[in-house]
Amino acid sequence: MTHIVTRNSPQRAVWQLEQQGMHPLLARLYAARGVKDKTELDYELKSLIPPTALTNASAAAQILADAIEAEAKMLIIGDYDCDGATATAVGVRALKMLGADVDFLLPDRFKLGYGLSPEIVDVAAQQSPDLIITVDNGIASIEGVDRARELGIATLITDHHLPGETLPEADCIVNPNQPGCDFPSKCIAGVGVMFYVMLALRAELRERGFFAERPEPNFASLLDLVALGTVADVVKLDRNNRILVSQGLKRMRAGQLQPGLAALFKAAGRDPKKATAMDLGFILGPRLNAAGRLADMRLGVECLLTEDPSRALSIAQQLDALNRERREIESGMQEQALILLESIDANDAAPASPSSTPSGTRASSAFSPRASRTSCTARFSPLPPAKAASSKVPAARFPACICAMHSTSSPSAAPACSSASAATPWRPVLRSTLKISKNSAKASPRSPPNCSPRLI
Ligand SMILES: [Mn+2]
Repeated sequence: MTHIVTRNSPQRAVWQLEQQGMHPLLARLYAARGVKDKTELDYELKSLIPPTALTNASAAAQILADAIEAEAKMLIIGDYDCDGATATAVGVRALKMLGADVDFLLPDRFKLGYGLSPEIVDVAAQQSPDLIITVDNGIASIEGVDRARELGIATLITDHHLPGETLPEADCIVNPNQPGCDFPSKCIAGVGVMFYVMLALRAELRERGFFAERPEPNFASLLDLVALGTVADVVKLDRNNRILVSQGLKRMRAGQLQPGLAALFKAAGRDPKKATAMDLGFILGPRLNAAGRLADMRLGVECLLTEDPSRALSIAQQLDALNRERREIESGMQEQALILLESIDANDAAPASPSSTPSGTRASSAFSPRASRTSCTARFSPLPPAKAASSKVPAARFPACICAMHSTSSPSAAPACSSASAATPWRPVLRSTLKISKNSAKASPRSPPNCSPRLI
């Protein structure tokens, strides 16, 4: 049965919007959606919250700029959903545009689970990276970050999920939801966080004169990916997110989109010239997510990274087929669940008095909070306790001087650029910018997993 809910339109906001020349009906519609001022409807890029407002974005930019200048090897570790895949693609594309040595790795959800686990760090270590960058994950990866440190690999965490009581001891953490970060858009997606870090990096490189001899890349070309990840992650579309999505859609409609996205539109029989948020949420998003759920998200990321339209189309067609398979599995599961509900009803109905049972009781008994907690914990399955950080930290693989030059705490104490002193500069320099719980290494009970912002 259709249930119509009347939204409340705050009179003051309606009046304000009308005073600014808006049609009364539009004023009511916008006011009911929290818009208080006409300027909030300006979706120009210049209205974005600046990257400087995001805590540690500039510290991350310094690490990345140092790494690019030192020709260090970077490895992005993403997530296997659409937000994680687009964030990976944004990172790889942006860093490559800046001449970085970068690759990516995605955990196989069936073998390695979610996040920067010690197991995926061990897999990553086979590629000998100097710096691991997480996108859309990592804020809860205490053991994984410890493992990376044991192996002498620096870590930059970019994430948007809620942190637990203890943060990982990474070299840098960028997350609008970490304590002390005043970034106003708390609901920015993982891809948005990575996009912001890339904007901060470009600004840092600009300041260093990096673009004196090479063209400055236009990161607006990444906005189609940012828009897709933002909508597909079902984060709240606040003003900042609306700007990102609106700009991405504008570019898609103008035919400015990655070959992979163009191929996904084509495989689904849709026209990017008429792209809407519905296409991102219900056409492109599910096709990419199907790869992460049924196969391997590497296929999805490859689709987003390839410059070859025919390869993109071939992958998009595979993703389309996977999505059909996913839909069939889901409808089968739904049927099974309904049958199960019927049987639960038959068993449970006898003792309960039908007249005293509210209509929602059956569903809530089948999907009890206990059941959902279990699935939540399974996703963040307990990992083995962290080993005490080795006092003998292996040397970072790229020169010590690249971070020391940016020390804000004690520049005079920065070690000389030599292999003997190469073990220290990454952390002491960078940790000065972080807010890490003092007893984080000793905190044994894991904080409860935060599942709220993670809408799958
Ligand atoms: Mn996400």
